Amino acid sequence: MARAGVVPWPDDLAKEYVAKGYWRRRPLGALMWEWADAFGTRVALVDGDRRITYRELAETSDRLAEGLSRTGLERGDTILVQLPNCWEFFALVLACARLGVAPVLALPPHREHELTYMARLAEVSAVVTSGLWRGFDHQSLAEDVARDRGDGCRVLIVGDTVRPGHVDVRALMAPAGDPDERRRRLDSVAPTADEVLLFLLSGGTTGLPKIIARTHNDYEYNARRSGEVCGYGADTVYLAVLPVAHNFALASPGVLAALMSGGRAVLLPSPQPEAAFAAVERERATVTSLVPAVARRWLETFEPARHDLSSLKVLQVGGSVLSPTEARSIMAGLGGRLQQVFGMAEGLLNYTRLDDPDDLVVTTQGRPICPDDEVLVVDEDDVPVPHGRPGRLLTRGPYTPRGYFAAPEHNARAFTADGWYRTGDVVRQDAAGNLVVEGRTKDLINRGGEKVSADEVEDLVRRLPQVADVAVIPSPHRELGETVCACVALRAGETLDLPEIRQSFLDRGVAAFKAPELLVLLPALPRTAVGKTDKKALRKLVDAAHIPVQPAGDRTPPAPVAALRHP
Ligand code: AMP
Ligand code: DBH
Repeated sequence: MARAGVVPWPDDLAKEYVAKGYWRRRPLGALMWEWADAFGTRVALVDGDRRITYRELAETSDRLAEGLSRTGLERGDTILVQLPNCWEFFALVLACARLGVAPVLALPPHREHELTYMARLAEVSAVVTSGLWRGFDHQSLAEDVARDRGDGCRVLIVGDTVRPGHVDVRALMAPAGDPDERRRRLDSVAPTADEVLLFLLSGGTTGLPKIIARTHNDYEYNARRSGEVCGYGADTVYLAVLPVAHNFALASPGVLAALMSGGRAVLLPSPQPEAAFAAVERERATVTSLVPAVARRWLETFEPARHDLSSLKVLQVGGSVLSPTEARSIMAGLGGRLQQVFGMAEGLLNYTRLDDPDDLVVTTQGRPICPDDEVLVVDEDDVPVPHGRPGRLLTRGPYTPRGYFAAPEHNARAFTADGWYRTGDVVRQDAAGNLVVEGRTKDLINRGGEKVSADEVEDLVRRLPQVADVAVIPSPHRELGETVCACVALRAGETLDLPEIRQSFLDRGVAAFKAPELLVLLPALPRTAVGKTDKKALRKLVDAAHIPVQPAGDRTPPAPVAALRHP
């Protein structure tokens, strides 16, 4: 069942990927039962006091699948899912996989601005969310998003308080009927593996964030091959502290590969160090994945006399730049084997290998997982640069889709005519194929691993009546790596401060991590010869202004620089 808006791989390659065993042509829902048959009574997921066995997970997912179809969902439908790390997330993803319903995986900090956009783009027919989470009423948010979609769009809640008119997901999971009969019924309506398993959100390369359709075939390989590279097995205990809606914690190798291996995944609501350390100790976690910003916090908090992290064999760090110095201190400070991960929701995954020499592990971001991952490093005219020189990374392969979902115009720029994905990253490649990320050409801010599109923030700031012109650039930040800096030229006689901008973001329902943390007021923005905003000049200007660096541990936004003189 082909979905409009999904760009398939060329037929000959699809055949080759099957022939080479990358694509198993088995939908994830069928694999879920394979795991249950093989690992039945072993614990698959740990969420607080709840311990879910493989069999329980499969049976619950099947019940939920039938429950979802009773609400009217069917093969080919799309739903929006915004859940914190919880076991129900996996029952839901697997239930959807059983039915051929594709969830769009939103992150918990997303708000109306992001959710409405994604819901429209993917034409969702239901919104699944939690109740109150971190003091925020997600149920009301989901209601607004569903209302925007129109009458047929249902709200489904994973939580204790389910308002009238909404569907209680846990009630849909309640035991009923014969599990074997249900299994057979669902087997008979299963989707094929070339259908969409789920949609991931990407920071994109320009403009608004995009969504990426990942098929059963390609995503299963993504997780399985990652698990192989990272030494996953039945004794793997993966600790998920980053959002499981993100490709890193979900399938790089993350929770999905733990389930495939007969291992176990322990789900935490946040990467807060003390709680995470306690969970490592209690569950004897063997592997976890962190963004550099979190690794830094862990390193600052860790005290060998108080915390026992000795079970951690592998510590994955990825999502944003990790300097060799930091890599060394993480390696020395937290124990376990450091593994750098350079990945993307668009596909291509690079890992340093567990048996790589330390020097390689600290100085590179690893190499691709698949022999058929194609990597090209090119100049601005798409001409390959001499090996070892930095250039723009292009890639194709069996788990790198050929286009963003429903974005033909953007795809014409983000992909070459031959289907190469323009990652927007600037890398150099060593003789053994290891990649070093040196920078990027895409206009985004990588805020502690969260990607923020400059275009999107500029568009929001520009809506303020005081603003004549705006450019958004990254500003260096000790803890997060980068934060969002808005450079603004005001209309004559107007004033504007950072709290006002941030409040306008809040009022518009924009995810908090996108709100500018630094405001630089300029009489006019510098221009290039062709009249575009000169962001390079702007960065130099802002850097030279010595805006005070935020002290470690201080999470209040730094005071804005009231005015900088334009040279
Ligand atoms: P996304 O496309 O939103 O999934 O984000 C993927 C992007 O994150 C990559 O294209 C890189 O720009 C960035 N990224 C991921 N891992 C690393 C890493 N280890 N070092 C530097 N940048 C990274
Ligand atoms: O940053 C990312 O998007 C990312 C990082 C590490 C990712 O998608 C992944 C691993 O799978």
